[in-house]
Amino acid sequence: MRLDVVSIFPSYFDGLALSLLGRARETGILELSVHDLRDWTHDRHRTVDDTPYGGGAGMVMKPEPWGLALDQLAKESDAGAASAVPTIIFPSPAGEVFTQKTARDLAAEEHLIFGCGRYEGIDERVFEYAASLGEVRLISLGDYVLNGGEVAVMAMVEAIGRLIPGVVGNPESLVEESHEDGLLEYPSYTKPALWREREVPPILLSGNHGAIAKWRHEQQLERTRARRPDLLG
Ligand code: 6GU
Repeated sequence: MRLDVVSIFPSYFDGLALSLLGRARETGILELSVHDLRDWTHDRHRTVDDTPYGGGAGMVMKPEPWGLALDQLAKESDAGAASAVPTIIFPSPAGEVFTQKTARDLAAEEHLIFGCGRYEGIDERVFEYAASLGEVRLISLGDYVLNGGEVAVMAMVEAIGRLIPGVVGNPESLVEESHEDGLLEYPSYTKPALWREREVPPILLSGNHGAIAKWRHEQQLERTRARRPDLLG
């Protein structure tokens, strides 16, 4: 899978060199490139924003650098990958909410392009133009406000990347997780069996795999009811 991230703060993404995603990049399972939007400016000050038409607070990202960035990255999709149409994702608090299903759908794509805007936003025409190059999705992390899309894209790339076959060493660990089956994860314990007067639930020491599976499922239901009743519908 190929991932391109465009940002005015590329060093936000240095953390993607670490851990499982870092290894996946080294082995070539993930082709992840981070680009500085300013590389597609042509003025002395490498300007990426300007004042909003109609007035108002803050600045708006200019369309020209975005147009050039998307042209180049979408064209590279055309040349290389099996699917010639990239999915172009703009993180936005005004977008659809990102869920595990979103991550699963996006993990099946050949080429994702992430365009990180600042909160005041990107000139609206960029989204229209992007739709002529690929499938455009505006995606939010949830109902709160961040200063820009970078942190949201970090979260999305990690959630998507770990679903690519070979990124997570033991694929079974992907199955028994919060949200994969619509429920929260069951509690986990390790040695010692007694710690600061607290015992591990005895059933986990019983060796009865059927009983353990049943107990874990009950724990999932109980936790989901208590913490996230909205997931039970
Ligand atoms: Cl994707 N962007 C920004 N700026 N704020 C957010 C968000 C995204 N998701 C939640 N809040």
